[in-house]
Amino acid sequence: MTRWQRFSLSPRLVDWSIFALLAIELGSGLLSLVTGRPGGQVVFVLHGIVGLCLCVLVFEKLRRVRKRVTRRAAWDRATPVSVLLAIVTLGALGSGIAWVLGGSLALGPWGLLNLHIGLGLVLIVVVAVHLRHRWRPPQRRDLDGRRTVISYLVLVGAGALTWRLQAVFNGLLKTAGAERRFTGSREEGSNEGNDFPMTSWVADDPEPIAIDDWELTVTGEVKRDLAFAYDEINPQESATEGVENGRESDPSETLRATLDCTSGWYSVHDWRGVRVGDLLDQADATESARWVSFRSVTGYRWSLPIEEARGALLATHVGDERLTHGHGAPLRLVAPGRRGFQWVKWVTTVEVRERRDPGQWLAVFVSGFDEE
Ligand SMILES: Nc1nc2c(c(=O)[nH]1)N[C@H]1C(S)=C(S)[C@@H](COP(=O)(O)O)O[C@H]1N2
Ligand SMILES: [Mo]
Repeated sequence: MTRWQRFSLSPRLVDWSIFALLAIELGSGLLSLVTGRPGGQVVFVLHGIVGLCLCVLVFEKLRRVRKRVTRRAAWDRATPVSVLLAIVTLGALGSGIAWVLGGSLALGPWGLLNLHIGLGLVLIVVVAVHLRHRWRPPQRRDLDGRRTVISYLVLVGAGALTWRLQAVFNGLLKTAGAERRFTGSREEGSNEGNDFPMTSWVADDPEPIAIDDWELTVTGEVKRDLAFAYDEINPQESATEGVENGRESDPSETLRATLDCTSGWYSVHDWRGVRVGDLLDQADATESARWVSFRSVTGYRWSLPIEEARGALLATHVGDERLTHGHGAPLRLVAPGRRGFQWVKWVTTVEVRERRDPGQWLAVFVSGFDEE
């Protein structure tokens, strides 16, 4: 027996450990998509370390079952699924590692991180099919007391250490991976007005909105339904313009915030527009108001708890420039600490609600499909 084998886990335990770690990766991966505040960093660190532990176990497993694939006679009905599973798993691990080390990939509107997420989702399905064929319940004798515990400690320790070294490596080689935010996203076009990436989710691609036809409605749990024309919320370009429009002062506010898209880029800007809290005060939100939903002309929508919504901005400008159509003109939500997909573009309706809005999860996927 070599030293390595003495420290190793039983085959069944390796398999079930892989399963457990995959479950953690799925959970932390999905959670990471809605995590944008520094306090949530642990989700990303966990995802990275567990991914590295998976690499070790998957390597160990492939070494063990290799013969069942290379020897043609050993093939059975389920072998093709196993091969597919190996490919998807290595793809998911490889794309994750490549991203961390600064890699990128142009896949039309998508990139390397989208590929990683996609492979992760495909993996769930393939694992399910694989388990139908190869289910072996874990048994007590797979656990070997101290040796099992030590093996796990070594595994997790090695994973955590490699995760630390990754930062050193990226720093020394000055890879694109060194510049990552804690979410894994990389900087693009900060402070450069409209000059940052445009991302739309699935099918959302409305016609440019004519300002004269556009209006912002505030409705729902409010004592006064309100409607605003563009000029009523548009920051005035100059003091004289404000006077010409019959306004005492410019009601606009500036908010510095980071747009962080789950496809792996972020951009920091001074956004200018109206504070949602001001709109809610004017409309006089009722006692039972708890959530605020922001709805796009396309049907895309997202909601925030009312206290958070009050601090959010409906922006007409980014830097000193008016928003371009692609970035959500005439009005988009700026929700600090939220991920990019929650920053609704082309907002036309602010709906104050008693309850949260579960339908938004569907809306972000299907909006835009009913056009034309
Ligand atoms: N109506 C609408 N709003 C949207 C989207 C969309 O597809 N439709 N995409 C979201 C996503 S995924 C991101 S990352 C940001 C991107 O904003 P940008 O295109 O201005 O960079 O807008 C969000 N707001
Ligand atoms: Mo996004």
